[in-house]
Amino acid sequence: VPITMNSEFKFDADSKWKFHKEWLEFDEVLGEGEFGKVVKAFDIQTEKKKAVAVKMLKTGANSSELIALLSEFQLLQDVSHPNVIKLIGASTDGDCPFLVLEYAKYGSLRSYLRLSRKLDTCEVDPEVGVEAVTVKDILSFAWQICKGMGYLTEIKLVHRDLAARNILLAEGKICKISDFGLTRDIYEDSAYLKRSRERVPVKWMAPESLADHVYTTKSDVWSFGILCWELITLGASPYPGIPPQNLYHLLKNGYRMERPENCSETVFSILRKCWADDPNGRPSFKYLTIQFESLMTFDL
Ligand code: ACK
Repeated sequence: VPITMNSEFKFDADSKWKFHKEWLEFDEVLGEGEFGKVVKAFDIQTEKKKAVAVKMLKTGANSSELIALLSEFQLLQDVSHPNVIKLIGASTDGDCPFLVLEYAKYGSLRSYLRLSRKLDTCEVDPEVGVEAVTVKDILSFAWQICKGMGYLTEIKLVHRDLAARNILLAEGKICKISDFGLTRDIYEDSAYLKRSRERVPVKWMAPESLADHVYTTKSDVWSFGILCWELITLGASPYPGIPPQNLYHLLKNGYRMERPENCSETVFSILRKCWADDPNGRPSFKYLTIQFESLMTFDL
Protein backbone atom coordinates (compact mmCIF):
# COMPACT_ATOMS: atom_id res chain seq x y z
CA VAL A 1 0.00 0.00 0.00
CA PRO A 2 1.65 3.24 -1.05
CA ILE A 3 1.62 5.84 1.64
CA THR A 4 0.95 9.47 1.11
CA MET A 5 2.49 12.11 3.27
CA ASN A 6 -0.24 14.01 5.01
CA SER A 7 -0.12 16.93 7.35
CA GLU A 8 0.47 14.62 10.29
CA PHE A 9 4.10 14.38 9.30
CA LYS A 10 5.89 17.53 8.41
CA PHE A 11 8.97 16.66 6.45
CA ASP A 12 11.21 19.45 5.62
CA ALA A 13 14.24 18.45 3.57
CA ASP A 14 16.15 21.40 4.98
CA SER A 15 15.13 20.75 8.54
CA LYS A 16 17.77 20.75 11.21
CA TRP A 17 17.58 16.96 11.38
CA LYS A 18 18.51 16.30 7.76
CA PHE A 19 21.22 13.67 7.65
CA HIS A 20 22.86 12.26 4.53
CA LYS A 21 23.87 8.65 4.12
CA GLU A 22 27.26 9.87 2.88
CA TRP A 23 27.97 11.23 6.35
CA LEU A 24 27.91 7.71 7.74
CA GLU A 25 30.49 4.98 7.77
CA PHE A 26 28.54 1.80 8.45
CA ASP A 27 29.83 -0.81 10.86
CA GLU A 28 28.24 -3.94 12.36
CA VAL A 29 24.53 -4.74 12.62
CA LEU A 30 23.57 -4.23 16.27
CA GLY A 31 20.28 -6.01 16.05
CA GLU A 32 17.13 -6.61 14.16
CA GLY A 33 13.67 -6.04 15.44
CA GLU A 34 10.44 -7.23 13.97
CA PHE A 35 10.48 -4.80 11.09
CA GLY A 36 13.48 -2.64 11.76
CA LYS A 37 17.22 -2.97 11.83
CA VAL A 38 19.77 -1.10 13.92
CA VAL A 39 23.27 -0.68 12.53
CA LYS A 40 26.29 0.85 14.24
CA ALA A 41 27.91 3.60 12.21
CA PHE A 42 30.39 6.42 12.57
CA ASP A 43 29.47 10.00 11.96
CA ILE A 44 32.38 11.09 9.75
CA GLN A 45 31.39 14.71 10.16
CA THR A 46 32.45 14.72 13.78
CA GLU A 47 36.08 15.13 14.65
CA LYS A 48 36.48 11.80 16.39
CA LYS A 49 34.08 9.94 14.10
CA LYS A 50 31.52 9.55 16.83
CA ALA A 51 29.69 6.22 16.99
CA VAL A 52 25.96 6.44 16.27
CA ALA A 53 23.12 3.95 15.87
CA VAL A 54 21.19 4.00 12.61
CA LYS A 55 17.66 2.68 12.69
CA MET A 56 16.14 1.66 9.37
CA LEU A 57 13.52 -0.60 7.91
CA LYS A 58 14.15 -4.12 6.73
CA THR A 59 13.43 -5.02 3.14
CA GLY A 60 9.82 -6.07 2.88
CA ALA A 61 8.64 -3.61 5.52
CA ASN A 62 5.22 -2.19 4.66
CA SER A 63 3.58 1.19 5.05
CA SER A 64 2.53 0.74 8.68
CA GLU A 65 6.14 0.00 9.52
CA LEU A 66 7.25 3.12 7.71
CA ILE A 67 4.65 5.08 9.66
CA ALA A 68 6.05 3.63 12.91
CA LEU A 69 9.55 4.82 11.98
CA LEU A 70 8.27 8.23 10.94
CA SER A 71 6.22 8.60 14.10
CA GLU A 72 9.28 7.72 16.16
CA PHE A 73 11.13 10.46 14.28
CA GLN A 74 8.30 12.88 14.98
CA LEU A 75 8.25 12.10 18.70
CA LEU A 76 12.00 12.11 19.24
CA GLN A 77 12.29 15.62 17.81
CA ASP A 78 10.62 17.00 20.90
CA VAL A 79 12.38 15.05 23.61
CA SER A 80 15.48 16.07 25.47
CA HIS A 81 16.42 14.32 28.68
CA PRO A 82 19.57 12.49 29.84
CA ASN A 83 17.56 9.29 30.35
CA VAL A 84 15.82 9.30 26.98
CA ILE A 85 17.61 8.31 23.75
CA LYS A 86 18.60 11.32 21.66
CA LEU A 87 17.87 11.88 18.03
CA ILE A 88 20.90 13.07 16.04
CA GLY A 89 19.42 13.24 12.58
CA ALA A 90 17.19 11.59 10.04
CA SER A 91 16.61 10.98 6.40
CA THR A 92 12.96 10.47 5.69
CA ASP A 93 12.50 11.41 2.06
CA GLY A 94 14.68 8.87 0.26
CA ASP A 95 13.82 5.29 -0.60
CA CYS A 96 15.71 4.07 2.46
CA PRO A 97 14.51 6.20 5.37
CA PHE A 98 16.59 6.08 8.55
CA LEU A 99 16.98 7.68 11.96
CA VAL A 100 20.37 8.47 13.47
CA LEU A 101 20.35 7.97 17.23
CA GLU A 102 22.91 8.37 19.97
CA TYR A 103 24.92 5.20 20.45
CA ALA A 104 24.53 3.20 23.63
CA LYS A 105 27.72 1.27 24.20
CA TYR A 106 26.24 -1.59 26.21
CA GLY A 107 23.13 -2.21 24.10
CA SER A 108 19.83 -3.10 25.71
CA LEU A 109 19.50 -3.36 29.46
CA ARG A 110 18.02 -6.84 29.11
CA SER A 111 21.07 -8.18 27.26
CA TYR A 112 23.39 -6.42 29.72
CA LEU A 113 21.62 -7.98 32.70
CA ARG A 114 21.70 -11.43 31.17
CA LEU A 115 25.40 -11.16 30.30
CA SER A 116 26.20 -9.99 33.82
CA ARG A 117 24.78 -13.23 35.26
CA LYS A 118 27.86 -15.12 34.21
CA LEU A 119 30.21 -12.81 36.06
CA ASP A 120 31.45 -12.90 39.65
CA THR A 121 31.54 -9.78 41.82
CA CYS A 122 33.89 -7.15 40.36
CA GLU A 123 34.61 -9.28 37.28
CA VAL A 124 34.43 -7.52 33.92
CA ASP A 125 33.48 -9.18 30.65
CA PRO A 126 36.46 -8.49 28.35
CA GLU A 127 34.43 -8.22 25.15
CA VAL A 128 31.51 -5.95 25.94
CA GLY A 129 32.81 -4.51 29.19
CA VAL A 130 29.79 -5.74 31.12
CA GLU A 131 30.33 -5.77 34.87
CA ALA A 132 28.68 -7.82 37.58
CA VAL A 133 25.50 -5.97 38.58
CA THR A 134 25.17 -4.82 42.19
CA VAL A 135 22.06 -3.97 44.21
CA LYS A 136 23.08 -0.33 43.89
CA ASP A 137 23.20 -0.66 40.09
CA ILE A 138 19.69 -2.11 40.03
CA LEU A 139 18.35 0.70 42.21
CA SER A 140 20.16 3.25 40.07
CA PHE A 141 18.74 1.79 36.85
CA ALA A 142 15.21 1.89 38.31
CA TRP A 143 15.76 5.46 39.51
CA GLN A 144 17.11 6.66 36.16
CA ILE A 145 14.22 5.09 34.27
CA CYS A 146 11.77 6.77 36.67
CA LYS A 147 13.39 10.13 35.96
CA GLY A 148 13.12 9.61 32.21
CA MET A 149 9.51 8.49 32.56
CA GLY A 150 8.75 11.46 34.82
CA TYR A 151 9.98 13.69 32.01
CA LEU A 152 7.88 11.86 29.40
CA THR A 153 4.86 12.26 31.67
CA GLU A 154 5.50 16.00 31.84
CA ILE A 155 5.56 16.31 28.06
CA LYS A 156 2.44 14.10 27.87
CA LEU A 157 3.96 11.11 26.20
CA VAL A 158 2.82 7.56 26.91
CA HIS A 159 5.48 5.02 26.02
CA ARG A 160 3.30 1.87 25.77
CA ASP A 161 6.18 -0.57 25.52
CA LEU A 162 8.29 -0.03 28.60
CA ALA A 163 10.44 -3.14 29.10
CA ALA A 164 14.11 -3.94 29.74
CA ARG A 165 14.57 -4.72 26.03
CA ASN A 166 13.65 -1.10 25.26
CA ILE A 167 16.05 0.54 27.69
CA LEU A 168 19.54 1.13 26.35
CA LEU A 169 22.62 1.37 28.50
CA ALA A 170 25.17 3.99 27.51
CA GLU A 171 28.69 4.83 28.70
CA GLY A 172 28.80 5.41 32.44
CA LYS A 173 25.88 2.98 32.91
CA ILE A 174 23.36 5.63 31.93
CA CYS A 175 19.90 4.29 31.13
CA LYS A 176 18.19 5.64 28.02
CA ILE A 177 14.53 4.99 27.36
CA SER A 178 14.19 4.04 23.71
CA ASP A 179 11.96 2.48 21.10
CA PHE A 180 9.27 5.02 20.58
CA GLY A 181 7.72 3.26 17.63
CA LEU A 182 4.52 2.63 19.53
CA THR A 183 4.52 5.78 21.58
CA ARG A 184 1.59 8.09 21.14
CA ASP A 185 0.82 11.57 22.26
CA ILE A 186 -1.93 11.10 24.83
CA TYR A 187 -3.68 14.28 23.85
CA GLU A 188 -3.61 13.77 20.13
CA ASP A 189 -4.52 10.14 20.27
CA SER A 190 -6.55 9.28 23.33
CA ALA A 191 -8.47 6.46 21.71
CA TYR A 192 -6.06 3.98 20.28
CA LEU A 193 -6.60 2.08 17.12
CA LYS A 194 -6.71 -1.65 17.31
CA ARG A 195 -4.24 -2.74 14.72
CA SER A 196 -4.73 -6.33 13.73
CA ARG A 197 -1.09 -6.97 12.88
CA GLU A 198 0.18 -5.44 16.05
CA ARG A 199 2.17 -7.71 18.29
CA VAL A 200 1.34 -6.75 21.82
CA PRO A 201 3.73 -7.15 24.75
CA VAL A 202 1.09 -8.95 26.86
CA LYS A 203 3.23 -9.70 29.92
CA TRP A 204 4.13 -6.01 30.35
CA MET A 205 0.62 -4.72 29.84
CA ALA A 206 -1.77 -3.37 32.46
CA PRO A 207 -5.19 -5.08 32.67
CA GLU A 208 -6.97 -2.05 31.17
CA SER A 209 -4.61 -2.11 28.17
CA LEU A 210 -5.26 -5.82 27.66
CA ALA A 211 -9.02 -5.42 27.97
CA ASP A 212 -9.76 -2.07 26.38
CA HIS A 213 -6.57 -0.91 24.63
CA VAL A 214 -6.34 1.95 27.08
CA TYR A 215 -2.82 3.32 27.45
CA THR A 216 -1.97 6.04 29.93
CA THR A 217 0.95 7.07 32.11
CA LYS A 218 -0.60 4.77 34.71
CA SER A 219 -0.37 1.79 32.37
CA ASP A 220 3.29 2.77 31.84
CA VAL A 221 3.66 2.59 35.65
CA TRP A 222 2.35 -1.00 35.58
CA SER A 223 4.92 -1.87 32.87
CA PHE A 224 7.59 -0.14 34.93
CA GLY A 225 6.77 -2.57 37.79
CA ILE A 226 7.35 -5.49 35.41
CA LEU A 227 10.57 -3.82 34.24
CA CYS A 228 11.74 -3.61 37.88
CA TRP A 229 11.04 -7.32 38.22
CA GLU A 230 13.25 -7.87 35.15
CA LEU A 231 16.01 -5.80 36.77
CA ILE A 232 15.85 -7.77 40.02
CA THR A 233 15.89 -11.14 38.25
CA LEU A 234 18.72 -9.96 35.94
CA GLY A 235 16.63 -10.17 32.83
CA ALA A 236 14.33 -13.13 33.43
CA SER A 237 11.09 -13.42 31.41
CA PRO A 238 8.05 -12.38 33.44
CA TYR A 239 5.33 -14.83 34.54
CA PRO A 240 7.44 -17.90 33.72
CA GLY A 241 5.35 -20.85 32.62
CA ILE A 242 2.16 -18.82 32.24
CA PRO A 243 0.68 -18.76 28.72
CA PRO A 244 -0.01 -15.13 27.72
CA GLN A 245 -3.62 -15.92 26.84
CA ASN A 246 -4.31 -16.90 30.48
CA LEU A 247 -2.80 -13.78 31.94
CA TYR A 248 -5.71 -11.36 31.86
CA HIS A 249 -8.00 -13.72 33.73
CA LEU A 250 -5.35 -14.44 36.35
CA LEU A 251 -4.63 -10.73 36.89
CA LYS A 252 -8.33 -9.92 37.24
CA ASN A 253 -8.52 -12.60 39.93
CA GLY A 254 -5.79 -10.81 41.83
CA TYR A 255 -2.85 -12.97 40.78
CA ARG A 256 0.53 -11.21 40.73
CA MET A 257 4.14 -12.40 40.39
CA GLU A 258 5.67 -13.35 43.70
CA ARG A 259 8.62 -11.66 45.35
CA PRO A 260 11.92 -12.83 43.83
CA GLU A 261 14.23 -14.31 46.48
CA ASN A 262 16.81 -11.53 46.22
CA CYS A 263 14.20 -8.75 46.41
CA SER A 264 13.66 -6.90 49.70
CA GLU A 265 10.15 -6.55 51.11
CA THR A 266 10.49 -2.78 50.74
CA VAL A 267 11.27 -2.93 47.04
CA PHE A 268 8.62 -5.56 46.45
CA SER A 269 5.98 -3.38 48.10
CA ILE A 270 6.80 -0.71 45.47
CA LEU A 271 6.36 -3.24 42.65
CA ARG A 272 3.02 -4.33 44.11
CA LYS A 273 1.83 -0.71 44.14
CA CYS A 274 2.65 -0.44 40.43
CA TRP A 275 0.44 -3.47 39.87
CA ALA A 276 -2.69 -2.06 41.53
CA ASP A 277 -5.77 -3.09 39.56
CA ASP A 278 -7.11 0.46 39.73
CA PRO A 279 -4.86 2.69 37.56
CA ASN A 280 -5.43 5.59 39.95
CA GLY A 281 -4.15 3.48 42.81
CA ARG A 282 -0.72 3.23 41.15
CA PRO A 283 2.05 5.63 42.16
CA SER A 284 3.33 8.42 39.93
CA PHE A 285 6.81 8.37 38.40
CA LYS A 286 7.60 11.37 40.59
CA TYR A 287 6.78 9.39 43.73
CA LEU A 288 8.70 6.38 42.41
CA THR A 289 11.76 8.55 41.68
CA ILE A 290 11.82 9.72 45.30
CA GLN A 291 11.39 6.16 46.58
CA PHE A 292 14.28 4.78 44.54
CA GLU A 293 16.42 7.80 45.29
CA SER A 294 16.12 7.19 49.02
CA LEU A 295 16.67 3.44 48.63
CA MET A 296 19.85 4.10 46.66
CA THR A 297 21.38 6.03 49.51
CA PHE A 298 21.04 3.07 51.89
CA ASP A 299 23.37 0.15 51.59
CA LEU A 300 21.00 -2.76 51.20
O1 ACK B 1 20.74 -5.70 23.14
P1 ACK B 1 21.22 -5.07 21.88
O2 ACK B 1 22.62 -5.25 21.50
O3 ACK B 1 20.87 -3.52 21.92
O4 ACK B 1 20.25 -5.44 20.71
C1 ACK B 1 19.34 -4.43 20.40
C2 ACK B 1 19.26 -4.20 18.91
O5 ACK B 1 19.96 -3.02 18.62
C3 ACK B 1 17.83 -4.08 18.36
O6 ACK B 1 17.15 -3.03 18.96
C4 ACK B 1 20.56 -2.50 19.78
N1 ACK B 1 20.37 -1.04 19.77
C5 ACK B 1 19.24 -0.37 19.44
N2 ACK B 1 19.44 0.94 19.53
C6 ACK B 1 20.73 1.12 19.90
C7 ACK B 1 21.54 2.27 20.18
N3 ACK B 1 21.04 3.52 20.06
N4 ACK B 1 22.81 2.07 20.55
C8 ACK B 1 23.31 0.82 20.67
N5 ACK B 1 22.60 -0.30 20.45
C9 ACK B 1 21.33 -0.15 20.06
C10 ACK B 1 19.91 -3.15 20.96
